[in-house]
Amino acid sequence: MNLKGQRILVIGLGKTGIASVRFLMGQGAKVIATDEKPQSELKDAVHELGSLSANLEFCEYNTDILSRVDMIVPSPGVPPSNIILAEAGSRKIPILSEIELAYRFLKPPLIAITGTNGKTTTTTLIGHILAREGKRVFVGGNIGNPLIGYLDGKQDDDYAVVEVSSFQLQWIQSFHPFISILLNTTCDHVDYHGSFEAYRATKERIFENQKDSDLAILNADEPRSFLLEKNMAAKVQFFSTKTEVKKGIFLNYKTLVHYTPYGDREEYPLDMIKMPGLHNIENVMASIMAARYCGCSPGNIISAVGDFKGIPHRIEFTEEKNGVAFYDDSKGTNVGAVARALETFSRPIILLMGGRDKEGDFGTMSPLVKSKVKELVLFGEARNKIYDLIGGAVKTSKTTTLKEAIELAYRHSSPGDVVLLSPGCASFDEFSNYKERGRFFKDVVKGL
Ligand code: UMA
Repeated sequence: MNLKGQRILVIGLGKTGIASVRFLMGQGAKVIATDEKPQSELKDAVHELGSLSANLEFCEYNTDILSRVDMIVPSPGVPPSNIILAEAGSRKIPILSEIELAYRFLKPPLIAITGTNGKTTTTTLIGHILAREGKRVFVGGNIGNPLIGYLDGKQDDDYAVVEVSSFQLQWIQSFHPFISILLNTTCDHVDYHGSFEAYRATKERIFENQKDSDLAILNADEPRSFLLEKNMAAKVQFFSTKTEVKKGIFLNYKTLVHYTPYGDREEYPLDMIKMPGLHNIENVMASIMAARYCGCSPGNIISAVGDFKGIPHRIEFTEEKNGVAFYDDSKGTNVGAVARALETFSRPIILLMGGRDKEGDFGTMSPLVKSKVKELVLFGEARNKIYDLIGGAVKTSKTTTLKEAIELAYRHSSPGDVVLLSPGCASFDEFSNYKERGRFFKDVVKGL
């Protein structure tokens, strides 16, 4: 792909936009940038671009520019309904997501991981196992460092392990991982995709360019996976914590049994997994299959899984105060993630939920909340909506801010309780991202 002299519009100047501008300029493209924020709020982006910003043209956030562009690279957060994208679509101007563009220039073999929940843990763990095997590996993507930023370096790694979101898969064409993993699909990002079906279909695009020499990893506990298998060009391996599978890995009492694509049977001890919860067993199972397909030895897999403690802000133990254990699950931004967090504990839970709603299906949580939650503390913009849908399930309080929610939860707690921040919502009403919200939670807990 020759980008020299091409007029390319980058929409959004966050992490992805900045990395895209840098790469495109390096390729000799004529780059134009636009952002819904006024230019006065883009000083950090301009600063990060340094001397490159002198050659960057900024344009108004409207469709006027479309008569002058050959291609568009939207940031992941820009929805397909965006006015510029919608108009570009009708004018047949090519729209490429950052991962599509990056893929076309990527040298190492690509392993891509998607799913509503667990993708960051699985991506990080696969990178960790490959490194234990002595492989050089780039780990990135939706995790926080855009794939396109990797292209500026030497690209001399053995593998690129990349977390991909539905937002990034939206505008792919030839994106082709040799291992693709779809961990699970539950309701999320309906505000962006328009419907759950559209969200799910976009996630499933991770498999669309795979061939028979590739590997597709699917969750056997989701019936839809078997429909996908029927149309899959790649070899398929399943994982299950509920049922025996003949192709892939399943949980058999205290052992993970793996039937490899080569017909071998292997066993892994369950107690090698140090992270809590059934969902983490699934993440490990998917990681084992990816690692084995890359030639990692079972011994190195067991050793790497054994010292992997999980990732920050995902059901992360924060501290214990007067017998009350605090857990930070700020990364739990959808209903499925909250359910996973609740299932992790057997102690009474005071659950802190709220933030900015992403049209979450909160009503479905009622039975689980009834069985697991001692008290619900709702905060932020979404508090009234969540209250209307599940407020009646258990004792429920409402506060405006997260700080008030934490303090109230502590006042209402007794020794032996868990106070769990698993918001089921985005953080943007009070914070710039889930990491900032998680760090804030830890700071407030420390000061209690
Ligand atoms: N913007 C517009 N128009 C819009 C939307 C945004 O101009 O319609 C502008 C904003 O004003 C801002 C910029 O675009 O200046 C932000 O772009 P972005 O929202 O795409 O964010 P990035 O900083 O590029 O970060 C993105 C991912 N963000 C989203 O998908 C929303 C990050 O995932 C990812 O880590 C990063 O690229 C690197 O790959 C975050 C996320 O929440 C963690 N992801 C979702 C999730 O995991 O559920 C998908």
